[in-house]
Amino acid sequence: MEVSISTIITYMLLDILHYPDERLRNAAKPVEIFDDKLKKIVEDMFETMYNAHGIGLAAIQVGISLRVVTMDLTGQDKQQPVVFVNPMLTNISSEINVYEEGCLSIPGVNEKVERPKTVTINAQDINGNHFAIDADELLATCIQHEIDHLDGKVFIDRISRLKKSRIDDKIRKESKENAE
Ligand code: GNR
Ligand code: NI
Repeated sequence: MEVSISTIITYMLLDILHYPDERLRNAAKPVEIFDDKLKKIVEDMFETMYNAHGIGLAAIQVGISLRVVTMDLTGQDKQQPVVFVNPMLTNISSEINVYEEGCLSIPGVNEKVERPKTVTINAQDINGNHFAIDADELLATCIQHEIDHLDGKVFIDRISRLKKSRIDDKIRKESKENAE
């Protein structure tokens, strides 16, 4: 097998922060400079996202306070990587959809979340060019989940207080057990 040097150099997995890490509560800063440093961050985020079998990743989840989201809704086979820089939602539908969500920052937790069914995403690509796309189904859910991260929110903030407090109790108990 041939392995090129560039493959070795660019391969870099980042650590994913886990809830209730306070760094997940910070709002991320808009990207203003579209340079090689940003491209490297995006590459490392894709490596990290694919490695963790996630369909989306917000930079804040790897401790980088920038409004950058990587996404690939296809699964692992034929990759379709998409980057959203400084994503914003317009045309948010009043119709609601329910999807069972999970999060790489809250492993082992899956809960149904209600969100607007369709949204228009306004964002920039890796070079800073603006684009807009209409989203429904999993794309609409996933981009809302990721923009929440950029605003310091996680999906269990959007479920009932009772369910959330049960999850908080479970996570507290597990981290206590792991510390022993
Ligand atoms: O991998 C992920 N799957 C997922 C499933 C349903 C709704 C949202 C998501 S995003 C999640 C990866 C993640 O934590 N992104 O922030
Ligand atoms: Ni998440």
